[in-house]
Amino acid sequence: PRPAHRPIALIGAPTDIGAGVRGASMGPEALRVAGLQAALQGHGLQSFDRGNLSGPANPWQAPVQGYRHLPEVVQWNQRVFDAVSAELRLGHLPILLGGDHCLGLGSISAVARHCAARGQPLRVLWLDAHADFNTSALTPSGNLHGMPMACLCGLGPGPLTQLAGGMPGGGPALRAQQIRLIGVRSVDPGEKRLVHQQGLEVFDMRYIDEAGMRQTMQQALAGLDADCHLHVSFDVDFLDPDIAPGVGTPVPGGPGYREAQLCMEMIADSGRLASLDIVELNPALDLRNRTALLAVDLVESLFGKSTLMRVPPPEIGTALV
Ligand code: B3U
Ligand code: MN
Ligand code: MN
Repeated sequence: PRPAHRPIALIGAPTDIGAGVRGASMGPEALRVAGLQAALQGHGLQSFDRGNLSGPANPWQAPVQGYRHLPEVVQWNQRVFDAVSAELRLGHLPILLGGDHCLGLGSISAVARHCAARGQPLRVLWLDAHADFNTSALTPSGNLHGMPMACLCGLGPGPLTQLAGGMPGGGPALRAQQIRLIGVRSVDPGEKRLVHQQGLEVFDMRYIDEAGMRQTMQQALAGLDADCHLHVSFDVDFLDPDIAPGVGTPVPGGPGYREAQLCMEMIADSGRLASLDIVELNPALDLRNRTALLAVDLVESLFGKSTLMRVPPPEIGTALV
């Protein structure tokens, strides 16, 4: 069956260790309170809640050589790596409930290792207002949630680029051609140069405004092999802060409700979604759990809510093939 019909494993990682604002550590609980598991079950999907991982507390220290909390970030990511790897081995679809986005490193490293071992192609959609492509030399903050993409591409400190021993061949977890950044609208100056230099495919907000979400997603999903593993790393600050205020680093001008729904629906239509991160939700900054409820609504679309029984109008249906 489609990977999205596999049993789903929810893995909580309650930490804000890589963030510049406290509160993302409450993300997993807010998503549970918003009814994530019931929503998935409502679509006939089997799911297990694995509860929360544990890890070091947030010492709230200044950066050391360009990194804040590097040892703690390594520990959290090792635990995420192990938990995600275990679910993939069981044939489950892992959903990582963050936590801040530094955890995408552990999650995607596990996915990359799993795919490499099986010779399976992998594509990563990084939905985010930010590129998360900083290095210790470029970062304005030292916050590791601004660096996971770069680390996954091999640019970062050894313990993170070689997490859990690294890839079989010793190379980076990801190559630029496997990644699509979507929704980007805040990139630091040095980071901008690096993203360009690495040749990442970026669908920034200007592109989405000009081409529309439909063309953006068609391009971001183009050329997926029939057996491709599709990983979605959903930073909730991807969404416009007017609809999603519960994030630590909001940036105006993001996708609105309808655009975000279409984005998720088109990913669902690909039939290839096989792992997911939901990160950067910050309940301390939210309004009556509104952002968590929206995230759950969008995740329902990601798992096919609105595509059930849908017959596309012929002219659109043919264009989509
Ligand atoms: N690029 C900035 C801000 C940032 C990145 N990711 C988030 N914020 N969430 C930085 O600190 O690297
Ligand atoms: Mn991010
Ligand atoms: Mn972000």
